[in-house]
Amino acid sequence: MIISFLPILLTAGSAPHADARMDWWREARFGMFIHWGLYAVPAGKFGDKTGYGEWILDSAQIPVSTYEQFQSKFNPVKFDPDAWVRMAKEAGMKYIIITTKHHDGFALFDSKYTTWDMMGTPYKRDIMKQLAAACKKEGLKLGWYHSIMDWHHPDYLPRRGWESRPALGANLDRYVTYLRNQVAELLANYGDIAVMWFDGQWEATYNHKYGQDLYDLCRKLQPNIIVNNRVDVGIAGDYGTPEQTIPDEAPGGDWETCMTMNRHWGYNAADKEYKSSTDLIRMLCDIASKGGNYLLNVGPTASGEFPPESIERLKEIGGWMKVNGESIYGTNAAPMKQPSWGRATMRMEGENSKLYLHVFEWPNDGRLVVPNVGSEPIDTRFLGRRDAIKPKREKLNLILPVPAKPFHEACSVVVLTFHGAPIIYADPKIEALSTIFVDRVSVEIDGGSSQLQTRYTLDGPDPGPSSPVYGRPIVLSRTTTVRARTYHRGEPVTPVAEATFTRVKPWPARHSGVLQAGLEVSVFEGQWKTVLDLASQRPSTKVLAETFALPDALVRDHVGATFTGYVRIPADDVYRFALSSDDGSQLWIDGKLVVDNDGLHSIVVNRGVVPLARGNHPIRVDWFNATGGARLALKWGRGAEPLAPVAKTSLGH
Ligand code: FHN
Repeated sequence: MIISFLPILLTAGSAPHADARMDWWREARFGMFIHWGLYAVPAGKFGDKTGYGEWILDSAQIPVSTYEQFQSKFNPVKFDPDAWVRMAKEAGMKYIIITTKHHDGFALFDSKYTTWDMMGTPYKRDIMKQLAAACKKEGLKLGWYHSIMDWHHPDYLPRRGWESRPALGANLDRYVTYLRNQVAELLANYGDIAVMWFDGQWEATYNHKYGQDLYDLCRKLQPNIIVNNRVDVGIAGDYGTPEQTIPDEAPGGDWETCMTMNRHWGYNAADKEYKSSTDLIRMLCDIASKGGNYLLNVGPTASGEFPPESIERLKEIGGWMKVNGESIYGTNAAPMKQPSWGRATMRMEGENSKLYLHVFEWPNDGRLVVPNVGSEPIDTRFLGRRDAIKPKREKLNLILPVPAKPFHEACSVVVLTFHGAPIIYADPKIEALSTIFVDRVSVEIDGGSSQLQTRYTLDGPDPGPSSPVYGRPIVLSRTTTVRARTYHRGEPVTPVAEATFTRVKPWPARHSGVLQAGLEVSVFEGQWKTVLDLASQRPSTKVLAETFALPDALVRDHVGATFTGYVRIPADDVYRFALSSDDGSQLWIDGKLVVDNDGLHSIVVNRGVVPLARGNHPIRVDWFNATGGARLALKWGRGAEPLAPVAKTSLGH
């Protein structure tokens, strides 16, 4: 067994964040989403149903010609942009994102490219112009929500499945020009715009070229603008946008989750199911504790007013933010596992750090147990309270004395100030590119703070005080179980973590002859929920493809395909594959399932690792698209190489 130490590879990604453009956005952490448009006129009701929202045109199957009636009824005479902006600001929100155009195609601004805009309403004023002026006056950042999908424009495709409006003559490229022209208007006529928040990018007709071009247009017109990831089909974009959900763990990178206060984005008069202010405050803390932004929605009425329930919640959140905002603004994800009673955020302040503890569940014994903090704070106090508190140490925990009642029923915040970063006891992470290897593997152990020692053994017993201290990657050349445990001041402060790395034989090559270029592709027509159903069908056509990228003819609904051929493996090694698709897909190599990405879903990436010998190996990808975005991509990498698309020179049949 060879054990040697290699310098830790500094990958490109390890550089500090390179784009200061995002700084204000990370500082902000909290913004207001506004969904407003013609759909506020029916206010969720059509016929005898009252469950609609901003999708009412499609959900209630209202023909465009009928829906157009709402334009002459939209007259928001009570719209007071200054009041809206003040409510957002007083709630502690630092930016506003408003719908300039939702999927119904209606422009809430004065557009020279259509009459389907505000100037055709009795109100005859540009909503966006007024809101931009109010935001500028109050110093709030302003962003535009803009839908790529457009159910009104005659050139947008696809049509809604239920509608009879003819698609003959529709020209999507002409629509994209219209889309780009309106985006250009929005970035030219309203001053500094902080964010372009695109949406409705998921339909099969939209593609990465449109998306990248649109991203580039925004950055060209306003170079400091931030553009969300819905501008494209999973590639371009500055931050991720989960919706109506909060990730269980901190996903890393820049992300913002958007949520409704009740159950609808657009105004629905019947929907009184509003989240409580306590829930909204705790969500804000939870999101910030995972390094994310919270974009909280308001759906104004057709007259131009915020619903009273929204106003009430904004005020209550604002009261909490006045005292506790510093525990949210500009903070980073918790440095430790989330405590059972709440959440944590952290920020560095010069030489010191501040650890903010958001206490949701107040202890009833007067003792707040703060687990796994190994250093002593130089100051501890509740936000909004003058008096400092004195923590006591009990082994791995800090015990904070607290009064019988919390300071806020939703969340009380205690801030611990440390000299330098706090020492946090977290289970050591034993990591390598994969847990299998063909020749050797480099293993790294992350034990957290540099003031801690992580001791380890190889195929040995649990690490003890005399076991070697981890310092540099460990290179293994035979199957080995690595065990690690963190020590502080000579005492073990974490459980033992372990991981086994297995030396395996590479799968032998299966084809020694000469290959023809390309992959054979069998195309299927139909409606499926799983790729497995393709096997029982006869293909409608067979074509050749250079790589696993979808030919234009397959970028549509209700289609499936199997790509079959060989992959040329340059050397015995472990190869990592990432298969992304919308909808389902599977990757097979040497007749074995390597990546299972099956099912009905939007773009999802799943991965697999296989040991392959030098030579040609049978490879097959099965894929299908139901409706909405047709996507397929296969990337691979050998050893530590970054993943890249499988090039046509590596494929044959
Ligand atoms: O279809 C839209 C929906 O109406 C709303 O605008 C949300 C908010 O992010 N986005 C889409 C659904 O994902």
